[in-house]
Amino acid sequence: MTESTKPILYSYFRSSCSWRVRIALALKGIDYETMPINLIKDGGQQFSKEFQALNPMKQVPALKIDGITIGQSLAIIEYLEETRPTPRLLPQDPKKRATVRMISDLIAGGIQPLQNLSILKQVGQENQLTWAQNAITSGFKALEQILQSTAGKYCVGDEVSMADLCLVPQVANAERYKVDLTPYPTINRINKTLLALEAFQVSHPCRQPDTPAELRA
Ligand SMILES: N[C@@H](CCC(=O)N[C@@H](CS)C(=O)NCC(=O)O)C(=O)O
Repeated sequence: MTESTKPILYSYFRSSCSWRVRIALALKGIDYETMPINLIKDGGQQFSKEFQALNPMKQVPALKIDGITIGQSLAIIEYLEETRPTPRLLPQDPKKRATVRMISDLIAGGIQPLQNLSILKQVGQENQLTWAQNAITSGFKALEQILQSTAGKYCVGDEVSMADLCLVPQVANAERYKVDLTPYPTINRINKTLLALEAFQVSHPCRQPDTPAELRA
């Protein structure tokens, strides 16, 4: 039997960082296998020795591709961009490219890590919701202001970019933590527009191999 050469995505259905990568894979038409890592079950499968050997940060996603394993969703997306450049997820124009990276970092570095599972555990059950809401709200205030000058149909102009791959999963987290989106009309509008695209739908948490039956749609 020949060994599969398909990329393997270590992913959790509900992980916003995994969803970013799933969207990139879908947009670029890359066939891959999903290896589910359940962040809750057995105390968290991300802590297993086997997974730590793949990603010492004990976080999803990780992507095995072309003989290497890459952790960190933005590094994965940039690798896919450099090796499979179409459709483009980073604009050609350096200024727009910087804007895409700024928005991606704002979400991936300035919002998501503050409301990640390991932080919420430390914050404690009774404070989790308020903590997550505060982290998301303060990031979304900045993001809304930025998007008002950078957005066209999507986060930066009219082409889907890495920034959009970060936006939609973060809005899903906001909804999960019951953040009122009314003060962020641009975020809300772009999110709705993106959710209508096939790549965002097939990669959605409600449609993954590890999505529990009761959350499937
Ligand atoms: N900067 C990393 C963050 C990865 C991350 O935070 N992943 C979360 C799921 S979205 C995770 O695995 N959390 C496990 C934990 O907190 O124990 C990336 O962009 O990939």
